[in-house]
Amino acid sequence: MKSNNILQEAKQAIEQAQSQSVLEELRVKYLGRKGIVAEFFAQLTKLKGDERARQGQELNALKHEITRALEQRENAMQTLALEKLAEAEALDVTLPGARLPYGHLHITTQAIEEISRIFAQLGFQRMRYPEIDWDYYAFESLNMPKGHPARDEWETFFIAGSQQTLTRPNGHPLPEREGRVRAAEHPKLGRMVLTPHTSNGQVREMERRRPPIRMINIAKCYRRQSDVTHAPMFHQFEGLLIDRNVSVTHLKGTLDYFARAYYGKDRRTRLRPFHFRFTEPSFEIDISCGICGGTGEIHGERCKVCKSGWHELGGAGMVHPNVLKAGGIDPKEYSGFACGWGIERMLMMKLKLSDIRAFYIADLNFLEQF
Ligand code: FA5
Repeated sequence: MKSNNILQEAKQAIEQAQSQSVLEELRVKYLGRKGIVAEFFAQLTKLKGDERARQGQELNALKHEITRALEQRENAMQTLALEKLAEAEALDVTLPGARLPYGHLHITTQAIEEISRIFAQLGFQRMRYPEIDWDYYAFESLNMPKGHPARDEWETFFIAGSQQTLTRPNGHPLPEREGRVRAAEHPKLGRMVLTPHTSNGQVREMERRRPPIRMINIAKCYRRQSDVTHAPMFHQFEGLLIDRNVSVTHLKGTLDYFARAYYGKDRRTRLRPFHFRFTEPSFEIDISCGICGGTGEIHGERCKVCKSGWHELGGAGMVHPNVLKAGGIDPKEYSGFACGWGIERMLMMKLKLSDIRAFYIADLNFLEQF
């Protein structure tokens, strides 16, 4: 029968429909006002009596069947869409999480933390002193009076005069001792400088507390220098110990402890006579070469890395009596040692780097290696 064929054809098309819009097209095609079923109804008028009634019933059944098929398909499509959504949004708690990219501490910061940790084991407390400081703390209190030629070694940046009230970075005025002066030149403390070394912390620490003193000051330093081994901004480390009966032996023992902890257990240090105005006697500290073991030779040939068996690490000495006096400490009662070196240079030695500027040009290829 004709309506049977139509029903079969409609059901098949509806079953294969993949979207709401195709379903809607089919609904219009079969059940719309000008659709196939409507056309059949229109033809009923041509029939008479029983035949008309019978075909009328058949057409109603056809209409009902197609409507049902459309509804079923629509429901099935909605269920399928929901299932797909649930699948896409499913949370599998056993899967590893997405890793966020993360950075790490700069190589200099890592070294600072390690140095602080090693010295903390010996009871040295980490301190921080200003990186912009008065001439008095950077030079004068360290036995380098104004105009002394020894200052030239430090190739210092001076702060230009200003008419501003000097304040700390947090906006608080500087303490009474440093004066709320209206120029970068203080009547007693002199001009302000970008600290050329961490030794400015020596007298500041002595002013802060009485012996025994065991402190390390690690800070940025600035000098008018720039080449493969000199940076205009670099970091220094300063150790200071003041107590009764402190001798060079304590200095040597402390340096050896550090060398073994930081560079490796078979490393040693040696002290070479030198001259600093703020220590007496003064030394340069050398550390034994890690390649030739301090002999200067490998299989009868000169070590290419150190050429002598030793690398220069930094400066040291017994705190000069004048410096103790500047800090209000009686040199007859107390003595002490101070030592200091450059952190980037130390890293260059440890990692065999040839250009200090690599530290601060923000090259990730370099920085990510550490
Ligand atoms: C001093 O600065 C003394 N204050 C060290 C000291 C402390 C002596 C305590 C005695 C007692 P010197 O100018 O040699 O010394 O510098 C010490 C170290 O700082 C050098 O050995 C080097 O490692 C590092 N250094 C100096 N200038 C630079 C620079 N421009 N760039 C990188 N590192 C530097």
